[in-house]
This record gives sequence, structure tokens and C-alpha cells, in this order.
Amino acid sequence: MWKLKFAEGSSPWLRSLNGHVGRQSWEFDPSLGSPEELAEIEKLREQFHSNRFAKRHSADLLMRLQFSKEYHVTNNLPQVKVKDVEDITEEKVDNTLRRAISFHSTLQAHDGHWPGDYGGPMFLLPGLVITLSITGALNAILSKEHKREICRYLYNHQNRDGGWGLHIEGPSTMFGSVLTYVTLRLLGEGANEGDGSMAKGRDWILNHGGATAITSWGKMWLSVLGVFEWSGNNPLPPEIWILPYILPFHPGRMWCHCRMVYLPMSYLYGKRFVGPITPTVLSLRKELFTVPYHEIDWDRARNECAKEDLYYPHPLVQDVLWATLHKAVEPVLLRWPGKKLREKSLRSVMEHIHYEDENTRYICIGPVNKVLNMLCCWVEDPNSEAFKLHLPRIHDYLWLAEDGMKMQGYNGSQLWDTAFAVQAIISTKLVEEFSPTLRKAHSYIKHSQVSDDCEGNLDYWYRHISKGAWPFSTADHGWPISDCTAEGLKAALLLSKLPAETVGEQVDAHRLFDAVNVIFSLQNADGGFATYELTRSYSWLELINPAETFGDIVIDYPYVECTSAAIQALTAFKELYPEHRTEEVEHCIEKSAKFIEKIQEADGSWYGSWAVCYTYGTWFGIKGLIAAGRNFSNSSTIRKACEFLLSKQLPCGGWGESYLSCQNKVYSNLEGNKSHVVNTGWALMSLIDAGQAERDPLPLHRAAKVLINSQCENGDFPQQEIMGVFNRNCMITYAAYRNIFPIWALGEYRSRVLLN
Ligand code: LAN
Repeated sequence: MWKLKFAEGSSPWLRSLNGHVGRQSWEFDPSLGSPEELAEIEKLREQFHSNRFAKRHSADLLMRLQFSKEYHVTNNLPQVKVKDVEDITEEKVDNTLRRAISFHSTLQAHDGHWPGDYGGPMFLLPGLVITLSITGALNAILSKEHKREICRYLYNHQNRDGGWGLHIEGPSTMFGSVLTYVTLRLLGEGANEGDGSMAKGRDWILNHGGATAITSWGKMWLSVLGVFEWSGNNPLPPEIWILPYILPFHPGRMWCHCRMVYLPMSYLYGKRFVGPITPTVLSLRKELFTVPYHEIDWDRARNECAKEDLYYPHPLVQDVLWATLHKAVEPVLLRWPGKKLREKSLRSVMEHIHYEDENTRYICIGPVNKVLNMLCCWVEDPNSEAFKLHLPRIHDYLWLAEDGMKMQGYNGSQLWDTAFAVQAIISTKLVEEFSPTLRKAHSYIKHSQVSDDCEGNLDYWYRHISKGAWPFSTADHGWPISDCTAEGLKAALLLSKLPAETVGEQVDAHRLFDAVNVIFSLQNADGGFATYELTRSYSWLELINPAETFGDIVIDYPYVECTSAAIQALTAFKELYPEHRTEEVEHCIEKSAKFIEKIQEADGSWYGSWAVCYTYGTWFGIKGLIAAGRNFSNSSTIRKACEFLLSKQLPCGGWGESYLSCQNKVYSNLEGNKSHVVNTGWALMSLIDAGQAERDPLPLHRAAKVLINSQCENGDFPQQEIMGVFNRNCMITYAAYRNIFPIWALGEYRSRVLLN
């Protein structure tokens, strides 16, 4: 049976700063599992499979099953439902909250964090499987049980039309379909296996133009594998890294995720690296294209892209730029003396790859550069230590659920979920009752703060300071993020106000000061906060974004979420430490508030970039401005925002926003005008913050009713549609949101609406 392990790492090739706190890995142990347990798991899998087109999002049931064997919900409160809003009583809300927090507490790992599924994107496993196949490590890293679960996942998420999407809920794309098909083949599936699934997948690909129409990232992966020619790729010259930093398009100025992905890609491109040509590779050359491989017009293929994949079409300047580089510059760099420059650039690129690996303990900033860096280390030296250090960290990215095994969008969302869970539980004021949960969470927060900057001269490595920041996942990952620092700080400050006997010793003041320092350092001149770093270049750089499927990736833009979180953290800080850097705190808050006011949409909402979408953005918009001292009577911004939210409340009383909002930048309800507990939670909290209770509490009661009535018998909440997003177009799972936000919103509702 599979078992999820926490805070463990037995391989001698694993390094950790803090004894692996926060690490999650699934291990298969054939000796575990009674026949009943195995049958139960099988049943969950079958249920997912037979319902897969109606409910495409798994509900993290294997993890829940494991926890249900280890812990039991201690209170036996009966489930409550309310018939109408008059029926809502303090007792019923309390009861719902107690059951919800008791349940959520059973999902906490012993190191204090909440583990969970962080899957969703469909383009991540292919990179891993291609890399493992090329390096010959496939069988060493993925057991036959792993392979079975990965295939299960890939088949489960095949669309009815035979293709695969960019993410689990998306329509079929060439990127998703070709890469998934290739992955299944590399895992040993025959071209006609899977009850016709493979054939259907291939049909989708061929009917939509064949693999030459895959996006640029797909072209890169196929070229590395030997199923595409490098001449069919637009150039990614590594020389860009040795240009002077003052150029606005220097990669050191780009968004770290973009920079870190194009870094190893430029290495592979610069070398024109191709893995071993195996019989499967040769066969794929026949399976994926509409014309024989040797007849493909590779120059034309460079700019081909299926319309299903085209979210960000190349502007004309790009086509001119790539053509010039491809036809005039590359030929020079591939021959002496240009070759000397290429070699120098490749050395410099490799140096940056090693730096990233070392400074993340081989986790890397994300799943894409993780496997690309690993491949580059192998290409540089197949026997290198670096490659060996990469291997065990693969398991940090794999997650198992009833839909199979997936690769996650990060090595988890540990700190993020823990910081939110702490704030949610404290909002309910049931602190004493859940003291063990809070104490453990507190310990996680303390152990995950980043204690030092990265090594060496930060400017040389294009790195921002990290000391005092909180990461999104674990301290070993270590990349600092503005809003994770702010949410971590908010949680730490809230906990510091509670008795140490209840929640444990508070974080030392100097570490809080370090966090505040990080926040200051991340404010842009316009007052806004981006994600990991300052905004280092101009938005026109998006013109050279070559990734057809993703929008807004080239620079680190300022966001309402990050800016609001900074305000909230600083106002909470100021209350407890009014003497510390007082003027800077005030100044930073005011500038941030002005920024948030400036970026409000005409309809009163804010566009949220990291979850769906206007309900999320507006939650941050309102919360940040309220923290900065704005309110309904003194701010038309707040008034407009309330109007916006009220106008989107559904007849049932909830809110339900579709991922289409993110792509199309137009508020869209979920299909069938269904409500969603997470959107409802955000909207309810926003309205409470904006003082709706004093004006007309009815919309609040109606929303609370939806949340109360959505609770499941065991205290859990249902997993509904996918709620996370990145780069406008790709969705990502936040498995703990369905628990956290109903708790938090009902907590606020109880103390600020009912008891007021
Ligand atoms: C994340 C996850 C965390 C997220 C928040 C902290 C929630 C957000 O408020 C700021 C942005 C951030 C840090 C974020 C950025 C984009 C990420 C890293 C991700 C959504 C997780 C996965 C995604 C990453 C880009 C996926 C890899 C794919 C590429 C296109 C490189």
C-alpha cells in the first residue's frame, strides 16, 4: 500500500537545513494494507474513474483515508443544516466550526503543516518522464507501482475527444495531448493500448495538425527526446546571459520563474542536445506527424501552433526577431570563432544552474526547472554528484490521489496553507479547544522561516535577499516570496498574542524584524508588490514572451494579492511593535493602498492572478484597503467593490466563479450557476470586512447558510472546481482551500455578524 511520509529523508544524497520539516513523499510498501484497506482504496479509484468527466478534480481521498486510520475526530457533534436564514443560530455555527476544525486538525502532519495535493497542470509529468528516460534513470526512480499510478492519472484525465488539456479541467490542447501521449509511450504503453485510448489520443493529435503544431515548450521537449529537430525550434541563445545587465531584456531582469526555466532550456538549445535514439523514439517520429518525418518543413514548424493552444499569439516583432537570430546569428555561433562565445556562455549558464540547485537543496524553484536542471547536470556529466543529488528530490514533487500519481506545481504549498489555516482557526476564537493544532502549526511556521540570504554576491546571481522571508513551501526550497512572507508574518503575529501555554513560544522579535525588512525591500516605486523580487524591467518585454500558452510571464508584475498582504502584515506588526521603523511602516502602507486603489477595475473588482479570480482579487483588494484605514463611508473604492460583490451573489446565496474568468478577464459563473465554497468564503469575508453587517446583513446570512449546508458528514467540505491559477491560463489545485476558507469565513461571520 502507498503511504504518505512527512519530514523524512533517508537517502544519503538528500540535504536539509531543518531535518526535512515540511517534506512530503509517497512511498509504496508492499507489506502494508489489509485486504479491506486495499479494497477501500480500489473503490475510491473506481468511483473517480467512472465519474471522471463530471468531476474532473480529485478530492485528495487517499491522503484523507490514511489520516482517518491514524487519527479520529474527537467530538461527535451531529451534522447541522439550516433551512433558511432565520434558522442560523450561534449554536449551529459553532457546531459547524467545531466539526470543521476537528476534521481539518486530523489532516495535519506531525511537523505541523497541512499536506495536500498541489497538482493540476498536465505538462509537468512529461518533462520528468522524458528526462528520466534519456538519463536511463526511469526504472531506478519510478517503480512499477509508480508507473501504474502515473498511467492511471494520465488516462483518467484524457478528455472525451481523445486529447489532453493544459490542466485537468481544460479542453484538449496539442501541448497536453502530444506530451501526455509521449509520456505514456515512454512508460511502456503500446501505441494501441489502453482500450483504444492511445489510438484516440493519436487521432486527436493528427486531426489537429500533428506535433509540428505543438507550443514552443513542447517543441523543446520533443527535440531533446529526438522526436523533433532543433531546427524546428526558435532560438534560445545562451549568450543572452552574458550580455550587460543594463539591457532591459537581460534575463536577470525577468520574472524568476521565466528566467529559471529558460536558463536550462538555453543550455540544451545551445548544445543542440539530443538523447539516445531508441526504437520508441523512432516509432514516435512515425506516430505523431501528418507527413513522414524526413519531409517535415522544420523552418515552417518553428512558428506553427495549434489554435487550441494559442493563448498568447506571437506578435510580429517576435517572428522577425526569431527569424533573424535563427538565420543570421545562430550559424555564426555554431562555427569558429563564434563557437568560442557559445562555449563561454554555456559555461556561464551551467554555473547558474548549479547555483540554483545548491541554493534550493536540489528542489529547485519549480517543477519545470527541476527536471531541466537535472537533465543539464547529466548532460554535463552523467556521473556527476549534482545529478545524484537531484534524483531523490523528484519524490518531493510527486503526489498520489484517487485519480493516480501526478507531478505537482511546486514541492507543495505547506507554508501557505499553514499560515492561512492558523488565521482561519484563530478567527473562530476556539483557540483553547484547538491548542494542539495551533501549537504544531506555530512550530511549522517557526521552522520554515528562511534564516539566511543565498550564498555569495547576490547581484551576481540576480538574487534578492531572503533572510527573514517565508517561502511558499519549505525552508529547504527557500525562495522568498512577498505575500508568503506577509502571510507568515501575519500568522506569527496572531500567534504571538496568544498565551505561550496554548500555542507555544512566540517567534523572536528580531526574526519578525527581518521579515518586515524583507517586505520593505520588495516594494516597487509605484507602491505595488510583485511575487519574489522587485519588478526589474518593463511590461513591453511581454512582446518577446515566446510561450504561446502562458500570459504575463516575462517580468515580475505587481499584484493586488501581494500588495494587500504586505499592508495587512505591516498593520498587524505596527500594532504590536509601534516603535520599530515607524515612519517606513506608515509610508509603505499608504503607498501600497494608493497602488491598490489605482488598479481597481472599472466595475469595482480586482483581478486576482493566483486563484479564481475576481472574488479572490476583490477579497485582497478590500482587505488591504480596510487594513490601511479605508472604510465604506470614507472610500468610494470600497463602496464600488461591495456593489460588485453583491451583484455577483447567486440566487442560492453563494458565489461560484469559473476559471474562465482568469483567461478571459471577464467575470464568469461556474457552469449551471453553481456556488463554490471557496469563492463564497472569500466574498463573505470581504463583505464582512467592508461593514456589510451594519447596512444589510441578509446577504451575509444567505452566504453563511450555503457554507453551513455544504459541510459533509465527517466535517470536511466538498472538493469542487479547481481554484488556483497561474500565468492567466493554467489552473492548479489548492486541496486545503475547501477546508480553510469555509472555516475562516464562518469564523468571521460568527464573531462579527452573529455576536455583534
Ligand atoms: C505559485 C504558487 C504560489 C503563488 C502565490 C504565493 C500564491 C502567489 O500569491 C504569488 C505567486 C506564487 C508564488 C506562484 C507563482 C507561479 C507558480 C510558481 C505557482 C502558481 C506554483 C506553480 C507556478 C509555476 C510558474 C509553475 C511552473 C510553470 C511555469 C510556467 C514555469
